[in-house]
Amino acid sequence: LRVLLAAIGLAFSAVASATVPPPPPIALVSADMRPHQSLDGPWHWSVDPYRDGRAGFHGGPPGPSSQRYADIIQADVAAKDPTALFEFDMQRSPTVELPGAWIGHSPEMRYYNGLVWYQRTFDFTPQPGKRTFVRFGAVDYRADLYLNGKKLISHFGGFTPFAAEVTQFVRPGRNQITVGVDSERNSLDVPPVVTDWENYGGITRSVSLISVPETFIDDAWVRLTKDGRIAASVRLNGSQMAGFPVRLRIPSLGLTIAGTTDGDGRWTGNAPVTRALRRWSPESPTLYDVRFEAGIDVLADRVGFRTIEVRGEDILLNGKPIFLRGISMHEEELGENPVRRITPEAAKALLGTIKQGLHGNFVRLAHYPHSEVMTRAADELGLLVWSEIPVYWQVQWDNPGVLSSAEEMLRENIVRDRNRASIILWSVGNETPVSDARTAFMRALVKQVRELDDSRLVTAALLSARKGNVQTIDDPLAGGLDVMAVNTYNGWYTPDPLASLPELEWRSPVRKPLIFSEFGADAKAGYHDEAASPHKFSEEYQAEYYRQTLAMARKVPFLRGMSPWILKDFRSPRRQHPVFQQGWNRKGLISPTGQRKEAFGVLSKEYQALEAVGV
Ligand code: GCB
Repeated sequence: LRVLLAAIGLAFSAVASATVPPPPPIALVSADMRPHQSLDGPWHWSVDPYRDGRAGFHGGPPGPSSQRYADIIQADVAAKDPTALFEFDMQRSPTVELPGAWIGHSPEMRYYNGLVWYQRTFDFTPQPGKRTFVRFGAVDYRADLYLNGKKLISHFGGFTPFAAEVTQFVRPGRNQITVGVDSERNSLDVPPVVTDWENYGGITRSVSLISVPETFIDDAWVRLTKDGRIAASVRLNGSQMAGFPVRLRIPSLGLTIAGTTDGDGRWTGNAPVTRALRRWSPESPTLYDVRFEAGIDVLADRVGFRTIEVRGEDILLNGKPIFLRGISMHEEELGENPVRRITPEAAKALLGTIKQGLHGNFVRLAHYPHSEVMTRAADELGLLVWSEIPVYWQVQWDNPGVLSSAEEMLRENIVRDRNRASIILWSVGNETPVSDARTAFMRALVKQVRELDDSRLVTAALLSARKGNVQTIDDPLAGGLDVMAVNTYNGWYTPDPLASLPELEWRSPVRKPLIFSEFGADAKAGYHDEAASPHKFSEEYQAEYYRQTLAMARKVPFLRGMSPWILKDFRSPRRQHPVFQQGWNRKGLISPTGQRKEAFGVLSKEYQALEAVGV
């Protein structure tokens, strides 16, 4: 049905675009920096495995005899109709602290996949002349949002923000907000149903109410261009779009770029870089306070300035060749029972381990856009970032509705994070087996990245083909990327003796920089095997796997970085070996609680040596 609707939508927008293009969805860029009323904290929750609250309990149209969870305020209904029957009662359901996935709500929720209702009240004081939005950092996977019984929007996709205007529906005093969160995905969704990570259904990122002037800055972007200018762009939302004065100010650089908007509320401007500008880099992650101003709306942000380019087989950061000393990471905090609650402290604990512990300068945020808390922490700590959308393994490549979903996520991700200097690579997918339909799909995503952001590089984690000892990157997508990346697991998923790995020779018909975006082996922290040929799952096997794979990597002439799999053991329902896995993928260099395995030291030593020679 969704695909049909998407197709109708596409047909309609094609007709509409001949006249007036539809307005872009609300972006509320850098919303986390705007003054807001937090709706984090206790929310009531109630499971709804048969989805009665959406469809109605007893059939028929909505009304006292067929209650939906969300479209009523029970007290109002009961006051009017004392005989009203409720088969649920949100206001008397238990509460949990949000954000956080429902896996942590109660032991029964461990394997729950389906619909859960959330509800809370809040007090609101309207400010004259202001518009108000409710914004969710992320809801996994589908969210149906209601305010005071009024359905506002549905959003699909578990990893990007969305907002809805509530100006007309929010009341002075007490309000009730309800969200139906459905974690079940089907074959038309992105990511597909089967992945190798925990689903973490629920409201996993912050919820806030944001009030802005009638005409406000919805999207704003500032960056350093390759020809050494500061370029800014702004898009307004409001009734007065044309001829609106806007400006960007960076007070500590004494820089102001000003102009007026066009008929669509858009403005772009640029100015040469002043000598005082200190460029952002992992060694010196300088951030500037910037202010976008449009009438009475002021949007503050903290932004770093750097350039990233490819020249031949080199990646240049601020004009200088760089080697990416990285590691991959899921969005999962340390601890035995993570609930995907990424606080600034949780983000800094993980990223700090990469920076200080591993001597890294790079993190691959796999396999979906991570919390904005994470990308802000990367900006502050000085870690280069690979950001990715969950086009993972197999999606329905020939379905235009699926492509639209992927494009929507990519747009939401790029618009949210375009001001983060740390992000240098947008990845359009992971391990997608080659076919004509898949390559056309992926090329459409690459094209979209280039339209939205000309200040970063495009990549994708590819597969390679092996013949004897020669491993070739023979993917037709490679030519359209800036940086090639491959995942390789010889010696773990193949029977190759570890000592033979350095004999593998890597070749590419395309002359571009290469990143090993994954390699790895499982080890249960604390399981040791001192035998001359240690067994898989031991710390010794994993450490030796790293030594030999690093020896292989050193011999690849066009390798410019790596992000082995993975920093921390992560929950994965498909990993059920009773002795070694217990529901966790154990390829982490640290255990769920942060205990370092032997291989951590092997990679750290390698990166320390690279750091010492200045790459
Ligand atoms: C991969 C996938 C990653 C898995 C990993 C593994 O190639 O990209 O999501 O978790 O292998 O452990 O098998």
